[in-house]
Amino acid sequence: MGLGLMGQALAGAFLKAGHPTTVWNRTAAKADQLRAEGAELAPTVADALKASPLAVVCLTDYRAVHEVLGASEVDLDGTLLINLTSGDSAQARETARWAGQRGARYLDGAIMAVPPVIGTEEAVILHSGPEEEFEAHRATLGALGTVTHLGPDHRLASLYDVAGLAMMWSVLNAWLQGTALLRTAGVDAATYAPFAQRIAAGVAGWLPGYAEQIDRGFFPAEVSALETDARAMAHLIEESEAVGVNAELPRLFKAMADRAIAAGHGGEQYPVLIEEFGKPGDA
Ligand code: FVH
Repeated sequence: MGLGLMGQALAGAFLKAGHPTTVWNRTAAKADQLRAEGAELAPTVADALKASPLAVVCLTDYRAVHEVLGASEVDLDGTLLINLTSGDSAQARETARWAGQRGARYLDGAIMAVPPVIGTEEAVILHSGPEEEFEAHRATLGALGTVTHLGPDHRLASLYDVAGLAMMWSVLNAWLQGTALLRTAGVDAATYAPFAQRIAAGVAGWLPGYAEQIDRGFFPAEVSALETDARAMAHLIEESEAVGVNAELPRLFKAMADRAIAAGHGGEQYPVLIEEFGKPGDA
């Protein structure tokens, strides 16, 4: 249910893998191509739900999900519902409760991919909710990409989704900061990109060891102390200001480091900043 670009890609991948597939969309014309590929078009949501042991919904947002599935003629009793619509963790938990009250079994999901890669292993699709429901349909869902079950807590898929977005934008912003600095000296983005790639891969390699420190709550400065890092941050800010490049991003992370140092963590290693990240900030 739902045939935006993503819904069409999902239905197309099921068909390509040989699964009998029934589709429904508010605007029925969006099913034309899928019908040509062998999909059945259900005239109503209720018909779509009856057509299959597995119902996948991928709409714009959770409001649309509740509008479509909450209509009075829709009976969710006995349905296994997999909701791949993007939303936040509270919406996931609330929708699981809502679906449960209507007799549905519910998995929440998050798609960390764009439509053209759906159906390939590059498409990462996360699920959370009852494991037995996921396992019963793992093979079918595998037609969509690399599918993973994260745990029984329905909030997990959307939390991993936003955690992934935090990683993606942080890496891209760091790269853009460096690119802007180097462009002031005539170095173009393409020249810096492979160098930046090596740095990003190197930093990614630190994550398991740093994660261990966070989970133990013990941050010995094995490589560098936070106060040393903070001095390098000051240097990055000064350089950015000197060459006329935006320094807002380094100022932000320097402010966080300064707060941790003021709280007595200057001699500890960088991941001690998790304590700053774990609090609500000012903005
Ligand atoms: N496209 C992407 O790259 C991203 C990748 C990451 C995950 N997202 C999420 O997937 C959801 C669907 O995205 P989409 O790209 O398919 O397109 P949308 O425009 O967001 O969704 C359009 C479908 O939703 C239907 N719809 C919207 N509101 C209603 C409603 N009130 N009642 C019934 N259907 C509704 C819409 O129907 P129609 O306009 O064609 O009649 C489309 O089927 C989304 O959560 C992304 O964040 C995709």
